[in-house]
Amino acid sequence: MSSDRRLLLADEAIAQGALDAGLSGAYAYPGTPSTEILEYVQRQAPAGVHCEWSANEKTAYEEALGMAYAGKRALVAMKHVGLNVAADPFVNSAVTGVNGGLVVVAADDPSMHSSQNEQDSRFYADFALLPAVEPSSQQEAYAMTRHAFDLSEKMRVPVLLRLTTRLAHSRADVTPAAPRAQNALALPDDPRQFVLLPANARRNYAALLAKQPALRQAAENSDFNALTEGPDQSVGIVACGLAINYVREACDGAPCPHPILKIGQYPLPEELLRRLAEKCRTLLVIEDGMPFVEARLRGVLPHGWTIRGRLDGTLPYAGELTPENVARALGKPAAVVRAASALVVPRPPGLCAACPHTDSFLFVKEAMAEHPGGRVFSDIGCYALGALPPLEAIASCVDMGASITMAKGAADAGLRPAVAVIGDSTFTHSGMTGLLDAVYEKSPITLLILDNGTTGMTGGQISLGAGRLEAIVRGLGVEPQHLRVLEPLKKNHAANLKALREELAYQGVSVILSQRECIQTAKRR
Ligand SMILES: Cc1ncc(C[n+]2csc(CCOP(=O)(O)OP(=O)(O)O)c2C)c(N)n1
Repeated sequence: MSSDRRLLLADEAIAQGALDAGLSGAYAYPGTPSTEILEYVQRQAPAGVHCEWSANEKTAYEEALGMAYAGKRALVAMKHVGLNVAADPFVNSAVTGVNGGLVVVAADDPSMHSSQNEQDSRFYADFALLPAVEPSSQQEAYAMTRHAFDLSEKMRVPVLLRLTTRLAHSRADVTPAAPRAQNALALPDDPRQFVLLPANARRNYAALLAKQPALRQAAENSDFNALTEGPDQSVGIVACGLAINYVREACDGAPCPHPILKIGQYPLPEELLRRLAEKCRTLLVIEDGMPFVEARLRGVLPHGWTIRGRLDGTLPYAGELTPENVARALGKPAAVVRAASALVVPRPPGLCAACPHTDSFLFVKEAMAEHPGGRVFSDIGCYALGALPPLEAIASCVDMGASITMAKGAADAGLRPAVAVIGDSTFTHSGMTGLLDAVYEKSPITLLILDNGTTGMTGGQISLGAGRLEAIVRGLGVEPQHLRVLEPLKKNHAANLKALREELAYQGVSVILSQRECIQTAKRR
């Protein structure tokens, strides 16, 4: 790519940075706020760069690890909770190390704009003893991605790139650098590197521990960690990732009067923190997400320093940083910003007009009204909006795949009828294994797969089971006479209700495939 400037989301800047770093494959499962990374690679990648969606974050991670095994550069992207799904290969890949560069993008969602929790992925990197980078701007997102690939290959470990919603989904100018060619195929020198039998794993783990001083030194020397002087030493500011922007905004264009340590690369640059603490007896830690640096700082500084942040209530523990709460933490007025945020009218989500899920829920609700002791366990997807009035049809929405397994557990406890509702993409993401548990134990559950042919919630990405769900369900061992395929349309309401009533009466596993195309993809088509 030429050195023209581009207006990019941070997600897109990461994708462009990866492409310019000689990417051979991007792997991902959609999830807000990370989805645009793979979508950009799909639009921009030259032929020969892998850029298809994976079934879930774990498969995506392992596919990327396989590419890194083969000596090439791979990117794997997911939302923060996706890293829970991929946690097994993530932590173990720290022990195998890599051959080609592997960059793992986790997009965190503080304030839970589109998520079930606001976990902070920096804890994962720390836990796995892996380095992490955290951009403060779109340009840095671009540069850090390239840097992360180099660091990964230099230190031979995966590198986590963590960002949060506001940066992922905002645009700014990015000036790309000269692209680099892809790596050639190159197998690992050591045939035992990826064989984590205990003897090898112990040896590799010792090697990972031995790399920690060099990783710490890399963070101390990183261009992404910078200590800036300031005349007012009453407080020193530690600003992680995008937090520096809120500090600048609170200063209203004037230079910040306080010394600032901007952190963009981890492990924690302890020396830089000590240098800031030499100047200031009070430190204010501003970080989007959880108090990751703030909690560790207590172990870095001797007694007698005051540390302010989310733990002492200077900033709220929960929720994302805002211009208001950062200004308040800095003792600045935030009136102008407050007026701006008052202009944005909240728009709560709801199912689209003519959504097939509504028609499915209407017969589910009617059938379940006859069973006040029964419950509908749901999953994550557009259909989770079935929790809201007027439908109020579901009792749970916890994590991807949990509808089937929670229904099974409740059935094990004696709850009848135990119904599970899951989308097609969520089913192939992590529902299939739970169904196998139920089939094996002949659990009395009724499963509705709401198959709209797409991954609707995240904008209509492909759904890997499309056209194959009947075969998959049959293959998992569901009895053919208890596998029904319906079309959720008003005109079929009575027939659909009758079918569901019959399956609710069956004391074994039944599956109802409720199939009608998503209204959004139908419109686009
Ligand atoms: C582990 C994890 N990965 C990704 C997501 C983001 N996400 C929420 S629902 C969903 C899939 C929805 O597709 P589908 O099950 O087909 O239901 P639809 O929205 O089309 O009704 C995704 C990708 C998530 N919440 N958790």
